[in-house]
Amino acid sequence: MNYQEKLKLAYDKIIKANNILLVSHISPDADAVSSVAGLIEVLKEKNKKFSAFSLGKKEGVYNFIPNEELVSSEAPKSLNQFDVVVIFDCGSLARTGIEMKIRASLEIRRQSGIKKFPYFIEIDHHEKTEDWADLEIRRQDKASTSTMVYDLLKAGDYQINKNVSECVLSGLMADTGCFLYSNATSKTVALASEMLNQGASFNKILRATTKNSNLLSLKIWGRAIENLHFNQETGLVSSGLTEIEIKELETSSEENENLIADLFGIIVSFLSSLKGVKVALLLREEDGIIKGSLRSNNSEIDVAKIAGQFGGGGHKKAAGFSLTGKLIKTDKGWKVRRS
Ligand SMILES: [Mn+2]
Repeated sequence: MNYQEKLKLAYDKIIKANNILLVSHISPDADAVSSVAGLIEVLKEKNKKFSAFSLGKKEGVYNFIPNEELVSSEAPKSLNQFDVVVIFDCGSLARTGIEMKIRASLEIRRQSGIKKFPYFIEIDHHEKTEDWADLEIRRQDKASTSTMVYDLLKAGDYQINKNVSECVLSGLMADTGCFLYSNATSKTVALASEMLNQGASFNKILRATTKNSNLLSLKIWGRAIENLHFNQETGLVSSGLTEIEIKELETSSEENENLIADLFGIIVSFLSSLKGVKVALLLREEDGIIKGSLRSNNSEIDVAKIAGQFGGGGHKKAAGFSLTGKLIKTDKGWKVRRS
């Protein structure tokens, strides 16, 4: 199935469902909240029964996003009453905050052999970590999950209104650093312009998005830039944070771990947008696993192929991989010691 076919199928499943659960990641960012909020607009309009949550969502932070008040910070007790569960922007099952419930549900279905509810749909622009959803819609080349929600609604011939346009633009601006990063392309700017024509307020979102940065993210930015290597001949810029460095920055809460996962995507996109850079590589070590993110800024360089050499994958312009080992800083760049 191609992207369009998957979107059509997803929209169909959602519209035909009796009770839908919308989930985005723990300690959500603006893209996570606005992706859920965008689809809520449609469900409200069609008088659908639904629940939505993002574990640990903070009160008052996202009130510039329409429908955000309908995104709870707590998970429902059981998944049994839902016939469709849509998971947005999560990157991994762990980040849903209901991993155990989802796995239990999949296990019951597997053992009983009958296609029992719920049907799981995953919509995401992070690297793939696992094959688990009934319908996986993953596009690492998409700047934000909210733009995939836009694609989803378009696939269902839904007429985009002001509220949806604000949701789509909020996620897009948050994940492109307000169009500063290389994931802001002519396509994303064109989509932003369409959202403005539909009534989204650029100023309101800009103000809300830029005031949300915190001290920890500045420290991580600082360390990533300090550790940067640039090879002028190849155009490869690389940086990384070792496990010790990440721990030194006092990142050990669950909330911070999520922040880091998102931040690394943002930093690697930024690095690839620097002058003279063709490819950016950002590495981080977590519990003996090295995660690599690659972004290409050059039409001749396919980073999915590079990631493939390390057992990973993705798209031409954005890809990733995981390796077991230790990350070692050297004068010439980064080394991986395989364990
Ligand atoms: Mn996102």
